[in-house]
Amino acid sequence: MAQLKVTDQDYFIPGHLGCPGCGAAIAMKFALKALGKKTIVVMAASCASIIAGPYPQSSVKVPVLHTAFATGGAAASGVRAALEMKGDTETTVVSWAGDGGTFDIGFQSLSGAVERNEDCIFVCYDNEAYMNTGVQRSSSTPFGVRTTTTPGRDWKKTRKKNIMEAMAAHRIPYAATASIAFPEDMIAKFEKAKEKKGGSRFIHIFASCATGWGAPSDMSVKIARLAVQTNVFPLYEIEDGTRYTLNYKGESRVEDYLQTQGRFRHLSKEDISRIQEMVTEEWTNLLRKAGEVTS
Ligand SMILES: Cc1ncc(C[n+]2csc(CCOP(=O)(O)OP(=O)(O)O)c2C)c(N)n1
Ligand SMILES: [Mg+2]
Repeated sequence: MAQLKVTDQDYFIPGHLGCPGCGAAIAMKFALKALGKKTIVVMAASCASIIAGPYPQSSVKVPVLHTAFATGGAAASGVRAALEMKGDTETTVVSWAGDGGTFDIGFQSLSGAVERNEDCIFVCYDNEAYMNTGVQRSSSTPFGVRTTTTPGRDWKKTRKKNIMEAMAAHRIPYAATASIAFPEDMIAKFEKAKEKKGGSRFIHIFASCATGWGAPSDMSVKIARLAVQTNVFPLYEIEDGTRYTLNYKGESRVEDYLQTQGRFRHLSKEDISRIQEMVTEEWTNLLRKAGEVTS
């Protein structure tokens, strides 16, 4: 992975209200290192809205517009339009939303904004459930997970929605996945997204949630690293919805990943094999799209 010069300057500072080991907080710190001072963050209702701190306090040292849960895409489009009227083409507008605010309730707003090719960066920090309201399942929650709305034997029986493919179907100029365990890769992708002005960019960040996943808080980064190493959450980029680049090749052994978290603890050997098959299938599809295998 590319060696990168990372600034000491932070625009997300200590004193935030995230839980210990919060992956969303780590994601915001890295993102703002890359994006810098001339950034406006539009924040849909989520843990992030709380983590930032209550007015007049804030851990985010750039302007933040807190918006309704469903409106990340629309609100960011409005901020961009207002900046254009002022002749400001320099400021980066970032929509910062969770998986609920991206995959589910915010999906129509995001789809509309990306179809209009709005000049914004749309970020989904993905902790795979509605964490701020008490760990309810979202369409980003993977197969096999127990949440408060998929409890006991009713653990989630459907797959995680492939949001990157949905973005690719919009022919978005740039989409990338990133992980809190790969800071240089994440910062490089935000820098690239910042440079690609004039159209929509989407960054999908794997952001562990120790509280919601039943894991010790000092395991957050390790879990995120394992997700990439086992191909559960591959690191890749898509340009213009068609050109795929893989940034890391893991080895599919999902059990190593699953056993780190209480949310998977109830699964049988057969269930784990089923998850392994799903991960291998998705990984093979990705290899094919990236031109790494021809069959
Ligand atoms: C229309 C609406 N419904 C419900 C809520 C309550 N609510 C606030 S944050 C949130 C969950 C957000 O989930 P996600 O986007 O995944 O972010 P996370 O909290 O997991 O970081 C919910 C349900 C709301 N603010 N507005
Ligand atoms: Mg979430």
